[in-house]
This record gives sequence, C-alpha cells and structure tokens, in this order.
Amino acid sequence: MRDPQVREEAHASGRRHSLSIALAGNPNIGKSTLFNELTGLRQYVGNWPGKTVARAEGFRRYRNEYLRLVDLPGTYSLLSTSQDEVIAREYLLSGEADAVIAMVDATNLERTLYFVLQCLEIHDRVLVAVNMIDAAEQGGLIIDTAGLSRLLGVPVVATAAARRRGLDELVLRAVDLARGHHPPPRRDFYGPAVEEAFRRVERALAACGLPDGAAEGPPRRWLAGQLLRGNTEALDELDPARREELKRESALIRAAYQGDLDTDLAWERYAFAQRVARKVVRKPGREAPDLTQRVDEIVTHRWFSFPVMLAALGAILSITMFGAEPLSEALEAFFVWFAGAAAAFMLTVNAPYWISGPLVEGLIVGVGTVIAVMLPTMAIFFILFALLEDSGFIPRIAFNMDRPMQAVGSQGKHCLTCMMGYGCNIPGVMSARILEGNHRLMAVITNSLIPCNGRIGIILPLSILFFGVAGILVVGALFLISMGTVMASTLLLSRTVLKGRSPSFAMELPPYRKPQFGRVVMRTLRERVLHVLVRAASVAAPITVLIWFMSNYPAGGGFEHTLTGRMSAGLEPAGRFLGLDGGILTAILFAFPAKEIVIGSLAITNGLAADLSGSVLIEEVLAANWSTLTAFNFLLFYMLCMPCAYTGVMIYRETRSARWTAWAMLLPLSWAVLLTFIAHRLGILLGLG
Ligand SMILES: Nc1nc2c(ncn2[C@@H]2O[C@H](COP(=O)(O)OP(=O)(O)OP(=O)(O)O)[C@@H](O)[C@H]2O)c(=O)[nH]1
Ligand SMILES: [Mg+2]
Repeated sequence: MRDPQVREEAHASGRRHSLSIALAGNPNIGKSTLFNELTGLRQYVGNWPGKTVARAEGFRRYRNEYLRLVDLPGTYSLLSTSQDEVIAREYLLSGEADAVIAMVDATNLERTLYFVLQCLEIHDRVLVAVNMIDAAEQGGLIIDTAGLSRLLGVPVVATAAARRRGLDELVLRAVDLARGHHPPPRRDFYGPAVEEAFRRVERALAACGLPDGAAEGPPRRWLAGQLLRGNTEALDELDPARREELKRESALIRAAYQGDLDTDLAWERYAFAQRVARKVVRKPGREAPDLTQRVDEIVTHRWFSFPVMLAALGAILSITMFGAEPLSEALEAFFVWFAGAAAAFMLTVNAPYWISGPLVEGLIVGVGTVIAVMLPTMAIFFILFALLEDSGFIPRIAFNMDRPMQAVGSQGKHCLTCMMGYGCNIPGVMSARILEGNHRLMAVITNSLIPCNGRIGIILPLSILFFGVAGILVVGALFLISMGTVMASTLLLSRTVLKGRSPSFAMELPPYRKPQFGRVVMRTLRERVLHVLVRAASVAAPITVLIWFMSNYPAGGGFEHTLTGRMSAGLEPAGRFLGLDGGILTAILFAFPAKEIVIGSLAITNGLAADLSGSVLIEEVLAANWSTLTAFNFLLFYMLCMPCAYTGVMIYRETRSARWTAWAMLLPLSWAVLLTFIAHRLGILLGLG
C-alpha cells in the first residue's frame, strides 16, 4: 500500500516509519519514476537530466512496517558543489538512510557505475538497481546481474521502473539490507599505491578513535578519501587537537605519494568501473545501427539544428490551434447554456442580485471562461510538449542553445530551466539549482520571462481569435521574443551586476526513447491541465467574486465610481501610452495572484458584469472592441510583465535576497513596457492602430 493513505496511517497509528531507503544515482536514470511507482506520489519525470532538485519523501507499507522512501536529486559525482548535488551528498552522509538504492542505467552501465562506486564509499548498505533493463534487452544487451553482485559485493536487482518490473524484489532486498543482513561492500577499487595511501589514512583515523560505520557517521573509507584529496572540511566537528593531528598526518601521506594523487583517485575508480562493466555486459550478434546517433546528426547539427527546433515549435503550435477550435466552441456553448439556465433559475427563486450577480456573473462566467478558453489549447499544447520531452528532444534544445547562451554569459543548461518554466515558473525557478554561482541567479531572475502554462493558456486562444491562422506566427513570434528577452537580460546581467566566471559544465544527451503515449497523456492532464483548473476553482473563483464586488459596489453610482472603475481611470494614461487602456491594465493587475484569471477579470473590467447573464462571452466582446494592434500589445505586455505572486515568493525563497527578487520582478516589467511601447509605435506607423 502506498502514500498518501500510508502517510496518514503511519501518523494515526502513532508509529514512525521503521526504515528509510534513499534512491540515488546519475541524473535521468529513473529515480523519480521508481519513487512514484513505490509511493504513488507524483515527482516530476521526463527524459532529460536535472529535474529533481530537492529531496522528496514518500511512504509505502511493507508488511507490518512503514518504509520511508527518499527521492534524491540526480548527481554525477558525490564531490560536486552545485546545490542539488550537495543535497544528495549531505543526505547520504547524514546516516538517516538505512539503505541506499543506487541506480545504474542498464544501457550505459560503464558510465553510471562510477557514481555507484562513490556510494559504496559513503554508505555501508548499498543495493544496486540496474534500471531500464527493458531498453537494454531491446538493444540486445545481456547483463550478468549475479556477476555484478559478486564483483561489487552488494545485492543487485534488475528493474524497469517505468514498466513496474523487478520492484517487488527490489523492495524485499532493500528491506533486508536496511535491517543489516549483509556484509559491508567492497571498496578496494584502486591500484596498490593508492590503496596503500588509503590504508595509512584509515589507520590514522582509527588511531584517533574515529568509529567506522553508518550509525556513527560516514565510513572511515569516505573520510580517508576526503583527506587524501586534501579536503579537511569533514573533520570540522572533531576537537581541534585531533583535527590538527589528522591534517598533518594526511598532508604527509599526500606528499609521500609518488605521482598525481587527485588524478589517480578519479582515474583508477573509473578504470575499475570500466573493467566491471566489460565483464558483466554482453552484446551478442551484430551491432544494430544507433538510431540516437543518426537522428542527432541532424538535430544537433551546427546549421540544421535551428531550423529543426523552429519546425518543432511550428508543428506544436499548428496542431494545437487546429485541434483546439472545435473543442473550445463546444465548451463555450455549454457554459453559455449553463449561465443562462442558472440565471433563469435565480429569477424563478427570486434570488436577490447580490447573490445571483456574483454567483452567475462572477463565478460561473469567470470559471467558465477560464475553462472554455484555456482547457482545449492547454491540453493539446502540453500533451505535445510532454511527448517531445519524453522522447528526449528537450536536452537537445539545451545542447544547441549552449553556444548562443555562452555568448551572452550563461550556458545551455539555463535553457533546461526555461523548459521547466513553460510548465510553471515555480519549478522553473527551483530548477535553477542545477546551475551554480552567477549562472544560477541569472536563471532565477530570467525565468518569469518564460510564459507559464497559465499564460500560454491565454496567449494561444486569444491569438487564434484575433489572428486566425496567422495566430501561429504571432504565437511563434511571442515565444521567440520571450526567449530573446531571456538572452538579452542574461547578457545585461552578466555584463553588470553578475560579472565574473561561473564553473563550466558537461551536459549529457540521453538516448531518444519512444514516448509512452498513455502515460504522458494521463500525466499531462493530471499535472498540468488539472492543476490550472484546480487553481481556477481555488484561486480564480474567490478572486473573480471579489473583483465582481469591487466592480459593482458602491451600487447605483455607475462603473466609474466603483473601486475597479477608479483604478481603471487612474491607469488610463499608462494604458494609452502602451496602446492599451486602463481597464486592460487593471485586469492584468488583478491577475497577479494567478495568471489564468486575466480573461475573467477582463470580462469584469470591460463592464460586462452587469448584463453578462444574457450571456455574451468575453471573447466576443474583445473581438468587437479591440483592434488587432491592441490585441498584440496586450499579448506582449501580459506575457512579459511580471511573474505571479507565488513565483515572486519562490524567487525570494531561493535567493534569500530582496535585491535579486526586485531584479526578477522589475526586469520583466521593464521589458514589457519597452517592447509594448515599441510594438505600439511600429503598429501605428504601419497603419494597424
Ligand atoms: N525504458 C525505460 N525508461 C525509463 C525507465 N525508468 C525511467 N524511464 C524513463 O527515463 C526518464 C527519466 O526518468 P526520471 O524518473 O525522471 O529520472 P530521474 O533519475 O528522477 O532524473 P533526475 O530527477 O533528472 O535526476 C523518463 O523519461 C522515464 O520515463 C525504465 O525502466 N525503462
Ligand atoms: Mg528525479
């Protein structure tokens, strides 16, 4: 049985979980997929490295116990310094985990095994899951798991997390291991000279009375490795006399080593992983031609890559637009009927206006427009986006963008954080943890320039409404403008307040995989589409009702005398300056808590509230009142102007700095004002106004 009932049960029974099991491994290896399968929770999953950036916990019942499973961020090495990787290391060092499931990729054992060897040094109870065994079998690979277990001295289980294969055995073995039913793993991966250095440091540690083992802290072997690298931070908690002695001793051992110890440590471990992988992986028969390589020759080609990316964007937008129209019309017809029926019902029961007004005109029309306008386009767009993501195309975008991003002072991985932003800016901002130093701040500050699903859900249908088929070009242009502002802002930041070098990086391109259609559709509907609808109900509904009151009271004096009327009048000059009007700016301001409510608030600031139950939906009113230039100005300004309030809070949490939060709020606003003003002036010059 799985989380979340189990979590409640565990609390209710007053019994704490009895065992903690951590999931660790390289990025994009299937840790979160496994975690989700075991706990029933919904950690973000996709075919690109660096999605999980914080620790997640979930529960699962196993016989009479509660297992706590911990999904860790992916990491290539336990010695790196980016925040997501530090989180993984510190958790493994904390000794909280009773067992660690270290995952390797069956299709790429040699490279992913390197990390497992580090796990063996940092923890006493490690179990190896050879994941993606299905993909390995498809490629004709045979993995000798028993041999691997013998060579590493730890239990090994073959799994296909995405297909739920091998999971029962994995849990069984992990529980067994967590209870301590296994000798410590082998750790002698190095050549004789390095092993001798290790022995000497370990002897010195033992002489100082440092215990060995997970319960009392990290294994001696791990501490010895740190000291041999000249890293003495691990000793910080010791008393000064012992610390100094150990520092002296390890410095002597380092100095006595003949050769480059740092290089040998890394290289010999790698060579061991290579030897093991070669012994346990067999590939009978002829090498099949590598599809990933062939496709990548075009997709990551120096010149073809950009047309390919543009074509992918164009294809997504076209399918979305043509597919969404009939669905949208059907939903609209339903809400028109529903609002009419509700209004008629209110009349028959003689409901007073202060009840029927907010309920029908505020709630039903507000929420109805959100659903009718946004649902169809959003569902199609995000299903297509997720299919592309599951296939492995997204990291290629980051790879192709690496050169242009370096030219403006950042790097390709910055684009991965932007891809997260297309879903929602909150995880977008958090995902900047995959970067370090200035690059991380640049990614945090620029993320809200990327339209999230709330905004995309508005931009797509309004573009169709105003520009018809040419809407595809308008949305394409808006996406390119948004990416352009990200790059220009990064350039600006890297030349001014965020000068200085950030560490370089390596990025891995996972193999292309056939997307799992059913899973992707379900996941997208649940996590992206339902998310917006739930927000429409929980945030948008109360706010539209509040705005309704602000726009209708004090009653009797006309719209100009209501609070909304006054705000619109106050913002009118600013609105005119940008080719908009005060009502539009007020509606955008109302959408600060949640971007998706802008349509509902436009309905109200357009003075529709009073006779809306007669039921013209806002789209028709806008189509009649706005010129195409006003529509474009609105889309541009609304897309860029600012993140939602929640994202603002998240930016502050991630940066812990009022200064960077202010940058992240004001930079988008400045772009919005500048570019909308230019678009408006150009539009007038071209006679579109
Ligand atoms: N074929 C196959 N694909 C899998 C398997 N397990 C996971 N995947 C796919 O591998 C990709 C990465 O899975 P995730 O669970 O997001 O990987 P992760 O290790 O959590 O990645 P990070 O959080 O980025 O470190 C997804 O596209 C999964 O659908 C498996 O057993 N077989
Ligand atoms: Mg993950």
